[in-house]
Amino acid sequence: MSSDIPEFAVLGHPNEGKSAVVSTLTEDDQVRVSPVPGETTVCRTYTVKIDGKEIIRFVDTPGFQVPRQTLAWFNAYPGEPHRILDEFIAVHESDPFYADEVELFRPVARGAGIIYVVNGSRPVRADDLAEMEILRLTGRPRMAVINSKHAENDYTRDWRREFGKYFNSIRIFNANTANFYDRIKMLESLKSIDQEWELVLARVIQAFQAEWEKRNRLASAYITHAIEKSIRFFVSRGLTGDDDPVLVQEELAEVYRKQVRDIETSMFHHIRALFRHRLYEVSLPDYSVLQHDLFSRKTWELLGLTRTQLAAAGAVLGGTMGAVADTAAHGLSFGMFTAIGGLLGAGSAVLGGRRVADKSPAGIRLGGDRIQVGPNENPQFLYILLDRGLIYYAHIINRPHGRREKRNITDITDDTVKKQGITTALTPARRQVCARYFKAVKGRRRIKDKKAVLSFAALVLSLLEELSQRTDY
Ligand SMILES: Nc1nc2c(ncn2[C@@H]2O[C@H](COP(=O)(O)OP(=O)(O)OP(=O)(O)O)[C@@H](O)[C@H]2O)c(=O)[nH]1
Ligand SMILES: [Mg+2]
Repeated sequence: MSSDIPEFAVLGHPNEGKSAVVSTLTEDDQVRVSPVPGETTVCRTYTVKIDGKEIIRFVDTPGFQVPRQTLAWFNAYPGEPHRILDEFIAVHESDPFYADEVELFRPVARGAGIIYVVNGSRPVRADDLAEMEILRLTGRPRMAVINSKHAENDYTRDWRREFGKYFNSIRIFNANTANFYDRIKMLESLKSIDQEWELVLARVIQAFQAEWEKRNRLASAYITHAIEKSIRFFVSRGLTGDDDPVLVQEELAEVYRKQVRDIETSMFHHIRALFRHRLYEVSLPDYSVLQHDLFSRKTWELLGLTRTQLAAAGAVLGGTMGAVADTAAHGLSFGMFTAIGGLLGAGSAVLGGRRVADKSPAGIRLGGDRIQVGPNENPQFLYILLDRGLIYYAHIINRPHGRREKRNITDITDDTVKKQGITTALTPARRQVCARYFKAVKGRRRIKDKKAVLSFAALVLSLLEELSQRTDY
């Protein structure tokens, strides 16, 4: 290696998933992956950065085009073995016939390790054997990766048998399903292909793990913050003489629902960015509860509420919860309220930067009726919000960056649907943490029980860490 930053070139036949592997390994969804063979024509280096520091590089390369002719040259090469790549490049640099081979050898010639990618769902062919023999003759540290595109045809055993003769290490790594732990295992395997890299790769693995823990802590903060905001959220409006209270209440409920949905959406976006998904919408499978509106009855059913809980949730679903009129104080009539309505407006303007919604309506009440929707007093609301945050997180972390199809491939059974409510399976001790948190943040008072918030954030973090290790979402 030419620098302290380890570099690996990802080589292989066209269309086998080299770019997809690079994309997943580097968590970079901008790598060009395409069903058309020959998509990648020049090498491109993708550097993984953590906290702005370069950690490791992977080079995406074009596929071998003429492996048999190249092997013939390699076999006839009379010079010093360690110069074989440099010589090949020097001799063929301006020969269009070998253009792809020259290009894909460049990173290896400058010291990159080799990751050879094959599609394990097709049989081994003569061209592959030629490619493997070429790689052996380079003398560079190398590892073979089986990236099976289709589960139904499995030639993994055949590939393994062949690989034994040519590679220092073999690993199954599926670009379309690999998660964080698979990536770590891949790096662990790379350690073993050359002793010289052991130490530096151990540091890379540490950096990856520390970064993952940091992301989980941030994700737990985003989720906790969004839940707190949603639980405490309310909208209110003073009634004027012409207002129909029922209509105003309906309007406010609509505003309430929209804004709580916005809080959730913003939390989703933060989590998505945290895990470096940029280009593609991380589409949720059809069966996902997140396909349903936060305030739809279906959501609440899917998340495992019992019939009694659902009945109690009716008010939330109808958007009528907490819709109370702050009854006219001091006997002021609606008419009077209208008359001083201008004052109220001035009052709000004077509040300036402070958000009016955070200010207790009591503070700006000048008498008259007010309609208020929220805050939501139903403890189930917390579990719904938490479930949805956790489910979204699970989808995001299980969506590798190299996957390009929209659909989730896994089979969907009724069981999967039933399992969606993560919080229904919480232990009593954990439910206690949730209950205390809900009590601490609900309503409009200042939050006094700060410890309740911290324990809740810690619980969310543990739940995220547990989900990190599961793959069935
Ligand atoms: N189902 C499935 N499809 C995959 C997998 N890896 C790659 N593909 C698909 O296979 C096609 C080729 O993937 P690429 O990563 O572009 O292949 P490549 O080896 O870089 O191809 P060239 O650049 O043309 O040499 C794309 O349509 C990918 O979406 C996988 O693990 N599973
Ligand atoms: Mg490619």
